[in-house]
Amino acid sequence: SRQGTTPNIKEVFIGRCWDYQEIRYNTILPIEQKNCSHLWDLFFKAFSYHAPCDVRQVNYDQYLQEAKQSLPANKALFWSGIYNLAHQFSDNGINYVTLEDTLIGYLANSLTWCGQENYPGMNFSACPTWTDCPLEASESFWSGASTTFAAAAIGPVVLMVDGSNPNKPAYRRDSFFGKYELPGLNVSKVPSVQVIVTHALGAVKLEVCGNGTLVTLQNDIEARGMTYTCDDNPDSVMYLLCAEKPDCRECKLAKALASGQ
Ligand code: NAD
Ligand code: CXR
Repeated sequence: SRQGTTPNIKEVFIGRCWDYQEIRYNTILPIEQKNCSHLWDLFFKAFSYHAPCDVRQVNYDQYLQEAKQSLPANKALFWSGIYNLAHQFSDNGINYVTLEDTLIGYLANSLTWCGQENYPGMNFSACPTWTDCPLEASESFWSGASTTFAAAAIGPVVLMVDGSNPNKPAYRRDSFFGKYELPGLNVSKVPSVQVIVTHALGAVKLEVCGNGTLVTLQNDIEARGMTYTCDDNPDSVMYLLCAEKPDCRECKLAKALASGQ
């Protein structure tokens, strides 16, 4: 087991909800006014006063139904295995909108929570890890969140994956993206998936567009009737990587070329 439910989770959740609606995404996303304490009640009801692993995806259905929102067209970004770079790239909804920029993802991101049968209905000292509970319980919330997000996407979508992780293939059919997001896209609204394969600076390019699991990904996307495109470290990503590590060899080369040397 790991750390327990985030202290003051109710206040954090409700405070985030007000912040989301009144300030954070005000000029970026279409804001649909929600009742924050009602959302907390529905969220809390899904897992509280249950044993920690006794929670199914349907427990969150009512909450997700109430919290879901419409997305701006042509802006949805999915990610798998590459959290930080994907969020730098999407820039809090300015360039793209991730699940974590939607109310559902924003309220829950980085929180820990789990139930217990006695008062106060949640356990503040220890919660199970993903591997401690049966699959359905460990995926109960984020699977529903991913499904809801994918269903709301309109227009071409972007998927960022990591082509340099020796421990995780770039595309996995058993990831949240593979299990809930790709199958959850509404093909009549989403014509194409633009894949961005990233490669950490100085790292081996284990998988690039056109090989390894990206072939499987192309097949899975095309089998669903969508167009597949793929780019390895496009400039837009390269500049972000180089902003963090300007002394890397790959970044110096870009500079030399730009100055015509
Ligand atoms: P991934 O392998 O990078 O996993 C993403 C996150 O899922 C991890 O950071 C971890 O917090 C969590 N996770 C890992 N194993 C888990 C398990 N067995 N059960 C529950 N959670 C687990 O990439 P992925 O699996 O493709 O998921 C990323 C996609 O799914 C994104 O597009 C995002 O929209 C969504 N998602 C987001 C979160 C989140 O915490 N913000 C969690 C799950 C899924
Ligand atoms: O189980 P955790 O992720 O530790 O994640 C806990 C929560 C998640 O629910 C998610 O919402 O924290 C959020 N989160 C991040 N905010 C985050 N920032 C960077 C999850 N992962 C994040 N990362 C990167 O993804 C880190 O490099 C981290 C990896 C996922 O780790 P893990 O599966 O342990 O190592």
